[in-house]
Amino acid sequence: MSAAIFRSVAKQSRSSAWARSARFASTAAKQQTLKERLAELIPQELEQVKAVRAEHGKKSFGPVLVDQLYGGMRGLPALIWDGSVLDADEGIRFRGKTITECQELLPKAPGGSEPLPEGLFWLLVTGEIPTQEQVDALSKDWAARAAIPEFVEELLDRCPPTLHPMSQFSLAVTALNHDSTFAKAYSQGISKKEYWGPVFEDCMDLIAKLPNIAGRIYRNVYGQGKVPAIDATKDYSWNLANVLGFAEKSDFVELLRLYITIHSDHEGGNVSAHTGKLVGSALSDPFLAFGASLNGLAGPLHGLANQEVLLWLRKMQSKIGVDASDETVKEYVWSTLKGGQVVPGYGHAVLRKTDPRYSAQREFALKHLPEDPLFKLVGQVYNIVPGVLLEAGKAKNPWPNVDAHSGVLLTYYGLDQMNFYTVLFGVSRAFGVAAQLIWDRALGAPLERPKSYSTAHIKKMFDGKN
Ligand code: FAM
Repeated sequence: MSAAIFRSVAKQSRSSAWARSARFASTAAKQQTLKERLAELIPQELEQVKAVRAEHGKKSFGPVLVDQLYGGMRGLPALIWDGSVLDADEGIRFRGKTITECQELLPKAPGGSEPLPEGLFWLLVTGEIPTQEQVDALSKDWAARAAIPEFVEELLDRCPPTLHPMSQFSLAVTALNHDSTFAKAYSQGISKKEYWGPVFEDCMDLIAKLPNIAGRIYRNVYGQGKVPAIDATKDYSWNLANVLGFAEKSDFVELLRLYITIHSDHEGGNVSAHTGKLVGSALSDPFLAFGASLNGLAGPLHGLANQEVLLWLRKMQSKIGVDASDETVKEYVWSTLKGGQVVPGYGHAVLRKTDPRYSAQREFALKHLPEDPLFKLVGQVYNIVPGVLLEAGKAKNPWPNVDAHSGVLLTYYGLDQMNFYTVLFGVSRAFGVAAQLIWDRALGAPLERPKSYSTAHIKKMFDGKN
């Protein structure tokens, strides 16, 4: 480890300019803040990356196929991200921990049984399970940072309710760049080695401000009155539920804790995570980078699929009735495929088994809403769609992904405005993108710049050669 880097990092962590979160250190019974712990971990990680690159830097991952250039870069090894890794069969692990392990190990709210997303963020950033006190300090820190600038409120208030909530969300997040600590520090000539400090502050601000943005969009679009104030004595998910008007339903608050946790991160290559990383690599601040992530998440093959699933289920019910037989549901699935459309909520670019995020939500439904008719329909569809997709023979993965289940749970508790669903996915995805942005700047990740080729070039390279 370079002593200079360590000194610089240690100094940075003490610096009052970047260490707003350290204000809790004195009250939190000498427990380390997230930023203090991060400052200790960065030099070790820099050393590890240096050693891995020195030893393995010139080794090959194997061939790159021309098909991968045309095929959306499926499976191309191209990125580094330690926060989460996706196994095709087993699903996601956050810093090596499965969803079930996170449910067991991460701190909970008093009386709750689902993990607090504050703990998941700590885990993503440090690889460690935080104490209850550390998680409580994060809840307080985020509550203290939650207010959004008046001009962002006005910006949202001026959006027509017909503008999709995801577009409004992306607009507001991008506008937060106005107060970016990193952008300001960069313009004042901050050293590369210190980038992570102000990026950390921006990321904490970003996550903290999302409930106020989401709540304002929800209330503006669906006419639900004024956004209530953030309560500094409550956790992040309770506050998110409260700005949406659902905090009195304690099971809904629990659902949000689980929802944010499982939607937070899905390794580095998915559209929203990779977009954030890519834009961040140009040293665009975290608000600009995450605004771009949201625009990717808003696509129907990615996050918007959670809206599409509900629309598809509702359309199916209106066409074939609520208690349709398996045979009739099967015919409806076939009619979707024959119409040249995808079955939303099914298939995945990496996964080859049922998504454990789907299973976690199913477990939640079995516990809290086993008799709900829409939940039963989701179960019926699960028994039918994979067989049809297999028979159709195109999809590499016929099993459900996370989006096949989330809408039914939200609808059960009364949040039935489907075109708002991806905003909740976006709030959650901020946790993963933010953790990644912090580490990218800490490790000095360079500007991303892969090489593109023309078809003429490919032909010239390979024509006439075996
Ligand atoms: N319904 C119908 N066709 C499907 C399908 C589905 N659910 N999933 C894949 N296919 C088709 C796909 O369109 C492609 O057809 P063409 O050859 O005609 O282009 C073929 O099967 C091979 O695709 P693949 O290799 O199995 O999948 P990809 O890696 O190209 O795409 C998905 C992955 C997720 C985009 C795709 O499975 C899909 O469109 N699913 C429905 C939308 C969805 O649920 N998206 C959410 C994914 C989620 F996890 C997330 O990001 N939040």
